[in-house]
Amino acid sequence: MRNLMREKLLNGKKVLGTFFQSGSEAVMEAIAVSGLDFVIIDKEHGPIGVETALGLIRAAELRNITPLVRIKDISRSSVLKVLDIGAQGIIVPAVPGIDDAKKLVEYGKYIPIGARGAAMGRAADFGHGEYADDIMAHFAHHNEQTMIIPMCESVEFLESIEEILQMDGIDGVFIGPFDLSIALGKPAQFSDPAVASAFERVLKACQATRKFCFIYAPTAEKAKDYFRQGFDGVAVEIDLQVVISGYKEIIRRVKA
Ligand code: 3PY
Ligand code: MG
Repeated sequence: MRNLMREKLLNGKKVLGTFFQSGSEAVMEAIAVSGLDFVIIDKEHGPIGVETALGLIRAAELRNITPLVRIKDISRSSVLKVLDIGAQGIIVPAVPGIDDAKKLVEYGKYIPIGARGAAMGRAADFGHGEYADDIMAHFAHHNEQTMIIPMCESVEFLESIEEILQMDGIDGVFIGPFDLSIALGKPAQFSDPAVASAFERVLKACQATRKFCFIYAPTAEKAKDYFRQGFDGVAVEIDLQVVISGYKEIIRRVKA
């Protein structure tokens, strides 16, 4: 496994991606051709099961775009299944706080960092890959390449952010601006001082621990703004929204 997004981040580059809900491998290839760095296959809000996610990950690999998966809940099987089929990172929604962040590391990283269950499935080249004869090297490689990124979407998580980021095995944090702003009592008021300072606290905590800070942006302008503020990665829009706005713009121009 080669996580190209992680390589870019380690080289100091900013990465741009999108959320992916269409479930179409053709759309995955098309997005990759567009030049984005990563996609987040959305099993939380999108209608995507594990079998569909597997085909999407293959399509992403074929076109060199990094496939991350937003899992639906914090359970051992949700974490394990997507990592075993080849997700190069997991985005984990609504993590309540420290205890659940610890669980994520336990489920998603192999020893000595966590206690991920081992099976020589797809992500392990079915036991015939580069590390076939050295299980500890296999574990070390995957611990490095696969990223565990909890989402900051609650007050409790925000209040524990500094401690969570100290944990070995947590590679970064992803801010869910809608859910975090709702938790702060300011739904979608992203420029409200309380919301903006919460975002800043997460960003500063990531920078202080040298972990990666991601956020969702509903528009390209907002994405640009977040990069200016210092975010490492931004997921902009959702694939199907882009299809709609693309066709709406064509309709507008044809009718103009
Ligand atoms: C949020 O804003 O809460 C998100 O989860 C973005 O996808
Ligand atoms: Mg959310």
